[in-house]
Amino acid sequence: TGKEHWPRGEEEVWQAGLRGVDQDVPSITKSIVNHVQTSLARQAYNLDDLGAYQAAALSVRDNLLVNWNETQLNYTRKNPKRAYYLSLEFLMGRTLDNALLNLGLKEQYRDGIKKLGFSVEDILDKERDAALGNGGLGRLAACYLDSGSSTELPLWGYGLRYKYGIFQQLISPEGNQLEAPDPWLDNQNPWELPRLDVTYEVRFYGHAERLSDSRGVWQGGQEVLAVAYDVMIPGYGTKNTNNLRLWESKPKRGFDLNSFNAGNYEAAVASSNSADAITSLLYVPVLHLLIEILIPSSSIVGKELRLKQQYFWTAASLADIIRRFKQQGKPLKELPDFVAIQLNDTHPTLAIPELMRILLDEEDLNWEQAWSIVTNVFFYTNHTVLPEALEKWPVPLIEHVLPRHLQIIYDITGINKAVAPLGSSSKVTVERKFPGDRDRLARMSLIEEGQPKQVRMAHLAAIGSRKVNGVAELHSDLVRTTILKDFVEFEGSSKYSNVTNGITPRRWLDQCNPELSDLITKTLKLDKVVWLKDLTKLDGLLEFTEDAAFRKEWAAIKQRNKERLANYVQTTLGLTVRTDAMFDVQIKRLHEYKRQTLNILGVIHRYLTLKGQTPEERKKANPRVVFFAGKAAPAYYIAKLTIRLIVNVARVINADPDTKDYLQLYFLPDYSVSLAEVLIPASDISQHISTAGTEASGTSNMKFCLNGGLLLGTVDGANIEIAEEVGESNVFFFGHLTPAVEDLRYQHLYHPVPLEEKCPALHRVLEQVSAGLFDDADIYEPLLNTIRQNDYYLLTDDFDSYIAALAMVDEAYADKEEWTKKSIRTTAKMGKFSSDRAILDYAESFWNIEPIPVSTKK
Ligand code: NBG
Repeated sequence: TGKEHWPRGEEEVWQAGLRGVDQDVPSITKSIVNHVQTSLARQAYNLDDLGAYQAAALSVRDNLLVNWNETQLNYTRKNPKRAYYLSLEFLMGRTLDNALLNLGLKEQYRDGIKKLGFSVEDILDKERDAALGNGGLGRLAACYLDSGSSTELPLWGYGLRYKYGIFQQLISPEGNQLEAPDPWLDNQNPWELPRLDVTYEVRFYGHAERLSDSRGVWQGGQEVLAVAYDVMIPGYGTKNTNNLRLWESKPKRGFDLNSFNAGNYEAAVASSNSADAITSLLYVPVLHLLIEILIPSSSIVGKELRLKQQYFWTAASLADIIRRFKQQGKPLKELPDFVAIQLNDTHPTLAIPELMRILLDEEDLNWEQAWSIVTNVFFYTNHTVLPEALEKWPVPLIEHVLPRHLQIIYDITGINKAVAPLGSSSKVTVERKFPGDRDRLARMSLIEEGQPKQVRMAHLAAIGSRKVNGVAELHSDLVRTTILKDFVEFEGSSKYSNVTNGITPRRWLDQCNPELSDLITKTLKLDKVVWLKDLTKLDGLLEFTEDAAFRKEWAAIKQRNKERLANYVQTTLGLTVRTDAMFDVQIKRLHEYKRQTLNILGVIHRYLTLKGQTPEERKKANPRVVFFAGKAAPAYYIAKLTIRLIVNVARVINADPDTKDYLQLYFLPDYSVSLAEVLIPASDISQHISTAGTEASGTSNMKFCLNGGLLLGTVDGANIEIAEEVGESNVFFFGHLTPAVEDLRYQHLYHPVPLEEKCPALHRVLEQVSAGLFDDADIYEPLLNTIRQNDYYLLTDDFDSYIAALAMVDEAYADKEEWTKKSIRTTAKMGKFSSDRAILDYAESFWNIEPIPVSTKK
């Protein structure tokens, strides 16, 4: 009956006071006006777009909260097993439009907002992105939350509430990237709910003592408070609204009364400063090597703060999860029956020793009991095999910040040699399985020898988890055969599996490309909710590829999306983009392995070719507009130099009367989720051209294809699976394959061939850059030398086939009807890449959780 949830007062009185979800325009406008009057304390006559956005957002929030409350109450009543997604990054982007679409209230709000004298488009534009992430990993977490709610799974996210998101990127007149802070909370954030009553104390430093073989005690040091902020995650076509809980750090005491009384004001506020710092900013991953070389000493402070961030977040999240579990009154050994925790990369790996600490030191379990619980609760997703990106923490640093955890980490590594890591029944150990194989023991140890010793977080995550997965077939194979090979040989391959990434079709089609979404709905003759929740239904578009009228509509929508992008560039940058050309897009973090350099050198090659032609010859060229966007880590010198090269090549090319009708180039600053929503629907072709074996999956490749853009790429990551779905004739592949990479690198080192012999076309391009065709002569030498010298990312090996692939794209684009058919076929075969499929795979094969519907809407 739910009676037990009405502990006080008269239930009828409570019920009468509850609001439902607004459905009609009058109740929506009433709620907006109400927020203008009370929450904002403003008047109709002085309300601007920002105020209207805030009032509308607060009214939508009220509606979300109705569903959110009902969902949480339903979970509490039914008590199902729940899953928790621990991620240091959630790249949410904007919320209002998504919330309106998921609630199914977009049209009602559009009408209501219009009646109040505003336009929904204008006010949607007032929202700042929540950019609490760097790139694909953070955006994946956001897509998974959307899918978790939409598939009605009891799935919560846990992260940090950074005061500043990813830096804002500015481009100086010389073409240099400048970084400015992103104070995204300055205008208040209507999408979060401070939970000042949900707090935990998190300890740092102090000292640890051993009380027995496995138990210990950790005392002293500094305690910091974690305060919860909740963000509602609405499902699509369902009432289910899950929670994303973000932690903010606060000083445990506002000030220290003792030092305050002694007149030492500065010491009294000092502790509060360092506590606040923990969640003040999002870290930008930098190549480990690079940071060590460039800022050897200053990096120590940054490193410590980052470690504190990771522990603060995992400790608060675990405390919250265990408190919720304990409310059921069940013994801790049943934790794995009620809780699954997904570790998004190694960032939350400290949760493993932290749960051990709780179970051993606070709950008095023995080692076998504790380890068996831990290894049945955690699941670990790896997101990269690039060696420099694998996390390692110096032993002295962990010892200083988390002394008890270091003891536990040593115990795990030691005991794994002697006792079973595979759950308590098996007694297999590395030593027994591979007697005398000391190299193997050293390779597999959690501790890497060296000065200083370091803790290998990927090994800890792997050994402490029930399942380990990569994010695309090829990547998962590489995880099994390279970085975790020894663990697969030891534990068996069934623990090491694959879940190919996915994207939410709500944001990445329905929201960002409403016209295409409507055309699909009309053509499939299905309710929009049906195909957006079962994306394989897109298959039904295939039979329309031969329908000329349908193709015309399809192509016209692409054209209007290109105009929308051109319009954006005009209003934000004041530049005029021609829309009768092919739009060629590469948008992602700047990184050598992603090879933006290959792309820009290809653009220069095209430019030089055009320059060498007569005006008559040029007329045969396929006009192309090339777009780049993406941020470089502030300390990543080579990546920043690539941005500068793009900007300066653009300056020269766009001003050249000989070529500007055939080739335009733009670097759009400050790439974000919202900018991606404009760029992706406008693209004819997008580039995903990483050196084979380096891009774990990629997810924007899926977004472009879902919107009918074709793919130019290497045989890498999820490109491979996209080609399997859409057919190789609909993608443009080039470049060497993964198995060749190692050998080619060896050749570069030991049998180098001069560039002018190996790749004359590329040689010519580099010569022109060196000579100062685009900028001061020597500026780009460090970048060009990475190619001339050891060329780790194989540009010299792949350049010719890249240029050939670009020519094939031109040739294919010349036949517009055939191109549109390819575009339709591509969208039609993207069903597999819905993040609903991915999240259900995690739910079924890893977490063992089931949908808990609140009851379907309408
Ligand atoms: C990134 C990979 C991408 C992948 C995303 C999401 C990290 C460490 N990895 O290829 O580079 O698509 O993760 O899985 O950010």
